[in-house]
This record gives sequence, C-alpha cells and structure tokens, in this order.
Amino acid sequence: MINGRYPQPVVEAARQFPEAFQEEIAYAGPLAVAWAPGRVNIIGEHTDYNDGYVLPLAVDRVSAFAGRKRQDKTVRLWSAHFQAYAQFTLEDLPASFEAQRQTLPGWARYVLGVATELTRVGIALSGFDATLTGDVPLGGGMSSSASLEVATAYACLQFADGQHSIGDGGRLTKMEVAALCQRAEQIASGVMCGILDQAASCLGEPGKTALLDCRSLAYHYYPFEDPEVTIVVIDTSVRHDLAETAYNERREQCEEATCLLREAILNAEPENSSASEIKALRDITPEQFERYQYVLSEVLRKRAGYVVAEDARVLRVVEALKQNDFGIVGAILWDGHAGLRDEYEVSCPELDVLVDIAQQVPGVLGGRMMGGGFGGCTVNLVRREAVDALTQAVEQQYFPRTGRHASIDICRAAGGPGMAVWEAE
Ligand code: GAF
Repeated sequence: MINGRYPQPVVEAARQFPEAFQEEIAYAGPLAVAWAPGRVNIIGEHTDYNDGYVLPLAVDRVSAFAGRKRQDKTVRLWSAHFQAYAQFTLEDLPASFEAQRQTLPGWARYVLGVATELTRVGIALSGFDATLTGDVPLGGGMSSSASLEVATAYACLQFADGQHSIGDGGRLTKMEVAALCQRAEQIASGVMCGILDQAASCLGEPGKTALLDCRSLAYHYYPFEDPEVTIVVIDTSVRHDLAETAYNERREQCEEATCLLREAILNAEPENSSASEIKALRDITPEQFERYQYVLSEVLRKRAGYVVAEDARVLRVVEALKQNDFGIVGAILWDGHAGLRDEYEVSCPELDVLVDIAQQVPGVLGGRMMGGGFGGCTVNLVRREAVDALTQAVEQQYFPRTGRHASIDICRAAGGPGMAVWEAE
C-alpha cells in the first residue's frame, strides 16, 4: 500500500473481479491483491547480461492483480487492458509449460512463465481466478512485462496460502524473486534478457535508486530525490518487440568479444593470473580494452567498447549522485545515448529525434534512450522550471519530424511490490 492506500490499478482490479468472474466455484480464500512497479533505468543499459552495473529505480506505475484462490489447479485470468480471458493449469508444470505456452496470448505467457519458475524452485501453488490491470504503458519502455512478472510472483505467493513472505527472513529474497521472474521472461518471450527490469521492480524504494551489481546481485541504495530535478519519460510510440530485434544477437556478440579479449590478454600476459578469471565484459578494464581491441572485428569492437564504457559511466553517475551533482549525471546520460546510437546500434530515428529535441531545451540536464532499444522511450533529467519548455518542444517538433505522436510522463522513484488481503477502502 502507498501511504495506507493501494495503488489505483489495484483498486480497479478489485472492483472488476466480481464482474469478471461469476462465483461459480467455491473459492478457497478471500479476495487478495498484489502489485509491482515498472522502472526507469538512470544509466547502465545492456550491461546486465554482461555481469555489469545498472542504476534503476521503480516508478509510480504498477501492474496489479486481484483474485481468489481456487480449490483446483486452474488459473483463470481477465486482462482489463486486452479485454480478454486466458486460462491454464498448474498441473504438471514445468513439463506442461511449452505446450500450454503456445495456446496462450502473449500477456498470459508471462503469468504462466512465473508459475512455472515458482514450481521449479519448489513452491506448491494453488489455482486462482484473477483480474489484471495496470498503468505501466505496455511496451513503452518502462518494463510492463517485468512488472507483470513480479506482480504475478507476489500474487501466486499470496494465493498459495497467504503465508509466504518475501524479503528478510521470508520464503524468497527479493533478488530470488527477480531472478526467477527473469527466467520467466526468457522462457515466455524467447528474449535472453538480463535481470535489470525484474530487479528494479523488486527493489523499489521511494526516493531511491539502486546500484545493482548484476554479477553478485549485491545492491546499494542512493537517494534520488531533488525537488529541482524531474524525471521525464517520453514515449516514441514506436513499439519494439525485443524477440524480433537484435537483442539476443547483441548478447552473443558480447560473449564472443569477451572470449577474444580474454585469449589476447592470456597470450600477451601469461603471468597475469586474473586474466583467466575473465568471464564477461564486466571484467575488462577500459585500459585493457584500449590495448587489446585490435583483436576484435569492427562490429565487436563497437559493441564491447560501448559496454566497457557504460559500466564506467554507471560508477561515475553514482559518484556524481553522492555530490548531488545532477549536471554531471545529465552529461553522462547524453554520452550514454551516443554510445547506444553509434556503437551498440540499438537506437532508432524516433529516439534520436527525442534526444535531439531535449538537447536544445535549456534546463534539460541529460537524456537518453532507455531499455532494450529499437523503440520505447527516452529518460530525461529536467530542471523543474524547464519541464513545460521540454513538453512544448516535443509537441511542436516530434510529429513534424517523425509523423508520430509522443506521450510524456513525469515519474518519481517509488516503492516496490506488495501483496495483501483486500480491504475495501
Ligand atoms: C531490456 C532487457 F530486458 C534488460 O534485461 C536489459 O538488458 C535492457 O533491455 C537493456 O539494458 O529491458
């Protein structure tokens, strides 16, 4: 609950439940609710699957469930957004996963994926009926799918017996939930995503960003709350489908570059014992990259160069945050966008136009494309008094330059997931 109140989509999900499901079966428990937020990533893009650093925060937009436990193993879902039902069984998971996946619409596959992964870690689940709502823009770059997965995990645990807790001393830690939701995304969508989005949702804390080491999964919170600085997310309206893009290809290129750089370093520095420990681009220092990049093809040099530099950018942003210097943070964000556009090559013309527009507006401290790329949104750090000027600039220039309409969202660092027995407000 936020300040003793549920996020609005939770209220909506609970309101819709009796209409969506006639009580034709004897339910085995009270109406329960669960929710989880979407995210903004300040910096650290495509570093997660390279065992590197990310710096996300959860936003005040959530995916929400309201539902009741059933006496059998059936899961029935009503999606308010898609105005559609979906149904699957928990019988025989994980073996029955693939056959069932193929019969389900995309959104329900994430729910099935999470149920499958919870089963795999030994949690006995009950069937349930549930309504799903949310205000994370779907496919808009704020990780609607991760918020759905994390909300599903919380909902399943709540429906299981209402006793499972998550976090300190609970059945699962927050990062265990994040990791199983990451695996759920991979099996549901075929995208070999990293842990950024699911971790960001699980770790949400009001007014804070979390520096996450994607190798050790250790995290540390930093305040991200300056009354003078606003987080503005601008949606290109270009919808990406990571599975159809080069996401998995980027990941493979990073692995290939790691192997080649490790081999070169081992050959050149046989006495360097840490070289044999190189497992991911995270382990290559900027100096080593400079020295050994000649072994890489042009494409691999660009990909690996971007990742090595991006990891360093995350740590520089953290240093700037410690000084509360949003000017430096912003400048690093512009650099990050240039790297994503020119070296990692995951931007698109519409994202570049939004960043270009933002760069012309005095008081916009920095901005960049956010998430996997090829569409979705940009994240911008904007002085409070410049938000209107940025909004006007986007309204005036984006459509003439792209033929599309952008939507603008003001976000703030918000809390993480929750689950509860529903109590009408
Ligand atoms: C997508 C993925 F799901 C994340 O794991 C991450 O790699 C991101 O793209 C890029 O930073 O959101």
